[in-house]
Amino acid sequence: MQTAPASGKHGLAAGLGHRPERPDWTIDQGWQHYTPQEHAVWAALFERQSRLLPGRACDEFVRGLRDLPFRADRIPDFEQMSQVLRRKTGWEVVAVPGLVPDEVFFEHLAHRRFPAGQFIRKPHELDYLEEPDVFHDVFGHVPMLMNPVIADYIQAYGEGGLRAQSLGMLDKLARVYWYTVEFGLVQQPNGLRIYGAGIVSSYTETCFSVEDASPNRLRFDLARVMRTRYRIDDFQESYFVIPDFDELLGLANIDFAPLYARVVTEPELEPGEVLAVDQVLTRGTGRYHAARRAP
Ligand code: HBI
Ligand code: FE
Repeated sequence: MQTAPASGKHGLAAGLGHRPERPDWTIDQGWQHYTPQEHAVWAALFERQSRLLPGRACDEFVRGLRDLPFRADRIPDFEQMSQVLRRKTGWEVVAVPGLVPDEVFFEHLAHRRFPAGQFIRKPHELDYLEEPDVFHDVFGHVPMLMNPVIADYIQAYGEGGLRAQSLGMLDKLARVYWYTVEFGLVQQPNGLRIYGAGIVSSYTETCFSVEDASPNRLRFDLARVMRTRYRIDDFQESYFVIPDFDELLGLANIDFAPLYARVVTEPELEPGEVLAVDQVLTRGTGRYHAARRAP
């Protein structure tokens, strides 16, 4: 099984889609052009996740979702959504055709613009798709952008991405994003909860991440995560848990350069590895992935 190629976290060389005419790769959402079938895909995904998430998604996600003008049966209009988002945390959502080049992506995040896929997956892709579509980006990411701490963290990630690129450390920083913003878990007083957009927008991984015995669940550690490869083609083998969101914001104030310098001298880690120094919340059985590796 391959792990993430350097090209991009979804396994595609960013920008595989046609290059749009604008240098920042934004396009018009064209909300009026969505078909009833496309709205129906949103409705199916929205209904499934809304049923599944109470007790599994973190309080901040549930609160953000509640405060956004989402309808269960319609793909949201980005401009309407951005009016609410701007007032809350200064963020807005801009439409893009799919994955955009790293530097374009970071530039948007650094200016509190979240690039969201304009397209929605097909009915036969309900449970897995290669590129982030409007459900992954808007349902998965935007509710967390309503939280001031996460909003600040993701802007800092954008600024850090531009720096990491100049240091040639993009793949290390991408892992931090992957194991937090995409697949992060947070320890709430009433139990383990999801905040990662990649999980919260996935029907199957929602339960796997917090209930299945197979994955490891390890206390988040920045240098450790920078060394850890991730899966782009299946569930994660390990999830990293933060005690609260202030932990993420703390990362925004760290100078990553000396950390990069140290991490590059240490061996990279496979997604399912557990180190003696890890703070292990759950030692997974690894059964799910073992069954898929068996010839
Ligand atoms: N483009 N639209 C979009 N969405 C992403 O999540 C994204 C991207 N381009 C690059 C990228 N993510 C990652 O390679 C960076 O996080 C490293
Ligand atoms: Fe995402």
